[in-house]
Amino acid sequence: MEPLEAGTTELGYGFKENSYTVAITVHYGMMSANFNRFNNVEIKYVRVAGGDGTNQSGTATYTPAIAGVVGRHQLNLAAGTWTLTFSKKGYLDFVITDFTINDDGTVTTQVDGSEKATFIVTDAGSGKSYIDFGNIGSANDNTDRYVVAPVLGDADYDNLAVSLGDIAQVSNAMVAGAGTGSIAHADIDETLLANTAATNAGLTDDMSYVLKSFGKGVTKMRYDQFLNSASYKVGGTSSGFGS
Ligand SMILES: [Ca+2]
Ligand SMILES: [Ca+2]
Repeated sequence: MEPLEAGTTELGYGFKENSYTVAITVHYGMMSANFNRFNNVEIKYVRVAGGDGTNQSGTATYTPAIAGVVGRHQLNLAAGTWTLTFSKKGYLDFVITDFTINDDGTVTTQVDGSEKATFIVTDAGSGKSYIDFGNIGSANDNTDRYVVAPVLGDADYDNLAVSLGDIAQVSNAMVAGAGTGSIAHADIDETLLANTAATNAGLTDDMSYVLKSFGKGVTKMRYDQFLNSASYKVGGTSSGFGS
């Protein structure tokens, strides 16, 4: 029998952090419920602190499958502090920083950590629990709900500002002989059916959104500011959407 030789044995370890499902309500301005060719929305998520020290980031893409102009999107996020960026063609980016999920699934509602709250609700149908982002009421309804509401008017799709380039984008699509692609691009509220986009008759509304939002830039705020902004509150006594 051969003597045993010294060697090295590699042991594999896997650590997996708990993650929480976060349901987020996004309001898409004037997007019509009548047509079904909506551009995707992207939600970028970057963990800037907390957890096991592992950087986590990613992008979730959704096509709003909605009634009306509200989308409900879900992310799976581990404990930690996150920056979330909501992007959609035709809209300026909407950025929320300092969204902190604690190890116990509560979320921090004051940036200094002095206040935490349980926004966990259980879906009656599936029985699954999730964090209801922006719902500071106890009920799973639109009472005291804060919604992400990106500004509509970014016709050149830079996501950063509404400026002269956005006016030019729609203007060029409004002139006689404009191409189908140009017209569809300028239809930022997505009210033209794809097969009728060769007409520019429907672009007056889009120009009005550009002019209304002219001069605006990216919306960026901390999560605690978001939860205290009447502009983004629905239900209760307020119904503003910030744009
Ligand atoms: Ca722009
Ligand atoms: Ca339109």
